Amino acid sequence: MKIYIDGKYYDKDDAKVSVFDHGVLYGDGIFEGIRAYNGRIFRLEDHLQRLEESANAILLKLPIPIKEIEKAIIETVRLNGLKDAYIRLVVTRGVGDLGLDMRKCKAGATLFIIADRIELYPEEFYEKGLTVITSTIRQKGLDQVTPGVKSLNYLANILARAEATAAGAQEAILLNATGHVSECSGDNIFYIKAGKIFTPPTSAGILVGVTRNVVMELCEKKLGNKVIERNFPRYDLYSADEVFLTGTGAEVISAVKIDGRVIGKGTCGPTTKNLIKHFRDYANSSGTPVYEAVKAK
Ligand code: PXG
Repeated sequence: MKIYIDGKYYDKDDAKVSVFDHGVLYGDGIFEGIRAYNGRIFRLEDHLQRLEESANAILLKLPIPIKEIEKAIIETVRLNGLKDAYIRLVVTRGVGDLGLDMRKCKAGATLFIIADRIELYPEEFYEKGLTVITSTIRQKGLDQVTPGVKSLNYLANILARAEATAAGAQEAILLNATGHVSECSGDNIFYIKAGKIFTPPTSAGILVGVTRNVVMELCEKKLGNKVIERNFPRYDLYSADEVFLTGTGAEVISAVKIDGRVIGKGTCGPTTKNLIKHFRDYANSSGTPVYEAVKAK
């Protein structure tokens, strides 16, 4: 495996960052999780835009222009010979001293890119659906570092996921300060009731998922069913016909049990099934080419 760090490629065992990196010392940085399907990087522009927006929000100057980052991502996938991949891109504040002052990170931001094979939920989860719980951990408020920033501070999400695991579930829902549903530890959430599709708005405190946006487009274009963004309590999930989650890792996946309540018929519902198909068709037939780009040179 070849890993990109600041313009050079390293073997896995040699790919290291400093213990003085503020990403390590303080979680001071941002990341993106990106997928490649069939030799093409899915929605790369969307991920790069979110990266730029996250960088801007935390006053982080990206070490190289976004076009160069795009090239580095493509090259990392290519060097590793991957067609289907999970790409993790991380930008840290870089090496500083032991204080909080970001001005001490004089060398500037560090960028690294890992392209690996993907680990997915087994196919049976897509047919049977996931078990989900509500976490005791609350979503960060909008007056804190907004959940819209994909920052390296993922402890709340990690602990929420641990609660799910301890309860024999696969995912955890985070409620926000007003008790409304925001999102899951690594996925956005939707529900369907009486033919209408709902998802929390950005003001509920969510990461605006790339997959969420794609699914909203597919709902409108392929199902003729525009998703309604509204705040809702957990109760609306319990009484929904179908609930599904979206994320780069999970794609589109049904949630069939929430806090012990069976949702709808307790199996992946027809609309979710349809969306999974549309999503997979689209993911496998779009994206930035990794290999043709090289041939064209
Ligand atoms: N909400 C949160 C909190 C996330 O971390 C999503 C929603 C979905 O966003 P995208 O853009 O992926 O549709 C995420 C992203 C993993 C993993 O290994 C997944 C995410 C983050 C980190 C790791 O499954 N999901």
